[in-house]
Amino acid sequence: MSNYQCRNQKLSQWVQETASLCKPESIYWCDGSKQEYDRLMAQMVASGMALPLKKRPNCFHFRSDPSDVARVEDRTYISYPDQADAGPTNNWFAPDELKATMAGLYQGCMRGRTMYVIPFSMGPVGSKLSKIGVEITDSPYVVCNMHIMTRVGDGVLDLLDQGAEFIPCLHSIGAPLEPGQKDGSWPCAPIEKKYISHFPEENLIWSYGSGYGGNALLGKKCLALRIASAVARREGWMAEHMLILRLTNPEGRQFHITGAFPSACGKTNLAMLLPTIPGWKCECVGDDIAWMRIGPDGRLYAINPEAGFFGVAPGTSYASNPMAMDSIKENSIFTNCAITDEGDVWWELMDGPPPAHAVDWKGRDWTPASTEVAAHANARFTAPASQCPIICPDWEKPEGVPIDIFIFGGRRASVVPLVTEAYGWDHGVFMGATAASETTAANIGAVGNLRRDPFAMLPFCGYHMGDYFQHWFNMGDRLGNKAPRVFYVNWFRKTAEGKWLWPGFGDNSRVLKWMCERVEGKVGGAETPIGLLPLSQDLDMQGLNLPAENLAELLKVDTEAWRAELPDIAKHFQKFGDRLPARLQRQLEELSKRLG
Ligand code: GTP
Ligand code: SPV
Ligand code: MN
Repeated sequence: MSNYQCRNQKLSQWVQETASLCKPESIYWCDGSKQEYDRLMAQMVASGMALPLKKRPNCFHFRSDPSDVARVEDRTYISYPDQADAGPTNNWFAPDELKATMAGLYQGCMRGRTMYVIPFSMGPVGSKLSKIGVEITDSPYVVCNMHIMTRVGDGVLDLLDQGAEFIPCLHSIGAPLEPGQKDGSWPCAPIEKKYISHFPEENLIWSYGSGYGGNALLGKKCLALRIASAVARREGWMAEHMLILRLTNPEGRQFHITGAFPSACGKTNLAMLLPTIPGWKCECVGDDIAWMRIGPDGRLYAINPEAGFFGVAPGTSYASNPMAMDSIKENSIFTNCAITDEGDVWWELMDGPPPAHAVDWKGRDWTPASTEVAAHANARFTAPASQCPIICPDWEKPEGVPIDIFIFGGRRASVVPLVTEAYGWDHGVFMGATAASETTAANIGAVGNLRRDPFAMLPFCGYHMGDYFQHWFNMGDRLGNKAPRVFYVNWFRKTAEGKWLWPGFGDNSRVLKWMCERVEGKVGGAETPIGLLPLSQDLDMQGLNLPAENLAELLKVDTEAWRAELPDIAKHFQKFGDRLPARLQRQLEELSKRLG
């Protein structure tokens, strides 16, 4: 019934227990090989779940159930025995209660299906900064995505056989097959039966009912952020929702930059940017998650725990993100895009005119006259990071890259300027803790509502957010004058007519250049109540025909509008009760004083 005899007793016992609970037809241990990937893909093509793309070698398209298109924050749980430890920003059930409910759902949930056991490493196999996970799933789509997003096989099983620790990640789509029942093209459970649960005290993940993205690819948000953030706090490191890039200036000096923006707010785009300013070079280390530790020299070093990109498709084009377009030419998986008559994927804002006819993400005929979008707003590509033409040669370096700059940001149509530098670490932590953004389609729910999303970690912090803020202060105290400099950006300012004020994408390099020159001490900054802003002559605007009034607007500090933010920040802080670090309260008082 099983193709592998595992010598790690804890693991083989967990697999057996799970099998007796979920009652799959068979058990299959994944080896991560290309043959395995090809075989599973061929099976999914035969069953009608996957569509091979004529125009892209070894690429496949999937259509999810319309109810299963994004993360489900409302159904995501952080389960500690004491609710206080999950904090005010996480959904909570007591572990016993949650496990009882979910065990009921897991009972027989894999009937008629294969149970796949996926041993994977987050981070280069064997690196001291890496962690091993084992995902059990009944979805072959999840297996193929995990092949791309993590390091499957590659000696992970050997490490496990030698007794390595692992994080158990149990996943089921929650759709057992009765004898003779025909399978759907995207089986999953209804929303009220979906649970994305984390038990940080046991390093355990239980996910039920969804096959999509972060709900199902458990190495990503569940392990590498929610569980890892809790581990990182205990062990004195950081697990953050951050891109990592290397920027090299014309003199050859390297800067390593991480950026925390909420979901669908520009991490993948910034991570792969092609600078529009001459002589500057960008290389991508990671586009979504950073694990960071203090190195022997006292600086902070970051690794990308992932091996692939699970990127937002709509908006991706040769005009906006050519390096992403080149990364997805082959060996990629696409989900919820439109399909053209030539057999390629298409989505809104791809280069050139829209196709005259396509089949939309729900499988219906679509033309430019259609009133609905062709691709779902959270349609995604899954692509190997190694296929990015500007992947950093050091992206898999076990010790990581030394970080010079932290960027926070979000989507704000108004108020927040293009870029602001923090006055110091505490002010930087305040910027991260008060970050706000308009909500996006990456989560099921309303889009465009302003919400505070501290450090872009609101949906991903595996413990009390007040303690998380304190952890940031603790890390800063340990880093001292070797701490990265902190900046806040907003690429998403709009005019009264709703047009972007800033071109964004490659032109964001102009803002990064200013940051690097600040680090080098080459340029000054204008002191304002909210932080340091560029003096207009210091922002490199060469070759960009940006109207002067746009720039003025982008760099304006609207004191009135900022004063109006204060009560909302105070209310936001109140949520954390006595776990709010006093240093944050002090920052709020100082900001308030500076605003007069
Ligand atoms: P997750 O994978 O959900 O964590 O998202 P992300 O933070 O990686 O966001 P991504 O880079 O995929 O961008 C999401 C959307 O924002 C896309 O539609 C982009 O085209 C758009 N976007 C990214 N950068 C910019 C920018 O500089 N300006 C503007 N106007 N839009 C941008
Ligand atoms: C995000 O929502 O921040 C993502 C996509 O990166 S998912 O993997 O679905 O979480
Ligand atoms: Mn993300």
